[in-house]
Amino acid sequence: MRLLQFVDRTATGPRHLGLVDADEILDLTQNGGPTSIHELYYGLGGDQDGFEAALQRAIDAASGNRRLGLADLLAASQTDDLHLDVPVSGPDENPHALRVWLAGVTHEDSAKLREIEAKQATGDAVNVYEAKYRECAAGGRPELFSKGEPETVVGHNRAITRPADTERLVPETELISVYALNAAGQVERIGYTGGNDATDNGIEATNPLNLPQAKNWSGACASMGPLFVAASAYDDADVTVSCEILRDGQRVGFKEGKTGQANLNMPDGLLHMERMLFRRLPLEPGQLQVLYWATPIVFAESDLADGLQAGDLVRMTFSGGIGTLDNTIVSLPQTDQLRLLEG
Ligand code: DO4
Ligand code: MG
Repeated sequence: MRLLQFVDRTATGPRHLGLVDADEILDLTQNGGPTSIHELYYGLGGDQDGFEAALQRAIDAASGNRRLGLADLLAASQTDDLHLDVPVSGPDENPHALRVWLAGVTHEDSAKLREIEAKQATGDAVNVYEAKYRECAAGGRPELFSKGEPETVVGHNRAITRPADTERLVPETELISVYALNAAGQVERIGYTGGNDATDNGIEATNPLNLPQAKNWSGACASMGPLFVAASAYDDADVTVSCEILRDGQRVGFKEGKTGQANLNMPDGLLHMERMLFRRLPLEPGQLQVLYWATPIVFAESDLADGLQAGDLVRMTFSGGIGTLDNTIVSLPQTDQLRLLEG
């Protein structure tokens, strides 16, 4: 079962939850149904009976509801009355009920390239990326980090911002698993989506301690979508992803990669990251968690010399029904907030 969240400006309420049925969307929200994955889980018994039992009830109750065209929603922009939202979110009154964490260097190419770029930038062997890759492969601690606030993660057809002092912005194409906490206090892996962990590789290469700034900024520093695939409907063993960059309609970059459990470097695969994440950061009732699995696709300087520029379109595809995630790059507006301090 595949779901999406969408906005309908002509109706009341924050957002709608839709079930993908071939090339149509069944609106599960119309006539009093759930408005989000969060509500389905925590408001309509998902935490008691399991996510998919609650989803089945919502589908049964919505049989007479309206249907929309999937292609129309995927093509819609933010200014259209009906447009796509992020596939998973906290409720409007508490967006921080969604926690956004990411893994790093779980794929060999990414570890190797980062090591090379760090050496080029500094002249020294930095030796953190390959060391972390090997440590994790031997059952050690994976790299896990938080990515901005949930508001800085945007959906399909929304813009990712590029700060003015960016050195080299690159897309990172990552599978995402989604979690909730059931009424018995157990973490449930409820589904999957895809995402872009946009990164300023330029400043990251200069010094790994720049990582928080390389990963986090205002506006939008990540994206998710377009579709959410329920856990039972997603084979996370071997997932093919691609990333294309279009500038003025012309392809200026393209890469494909393999992710999924079979392509993670660690013993016990995803479970290893889940153990490490949730033992330090247990989920609270009412929270959802997304975990980006790290990128198998890296755009080195030889692939994309100056990185992403304002106006570029980043197009990511994820196999298994998640679909194609489009985001344009825009400049992060600059402020004059320092006039007072600077005198
Ligand atoms: O170590 C830096 C970040 C790694 C990362 O984001 C990735 O491998 O995807
Ligand atoms: Mg990443």
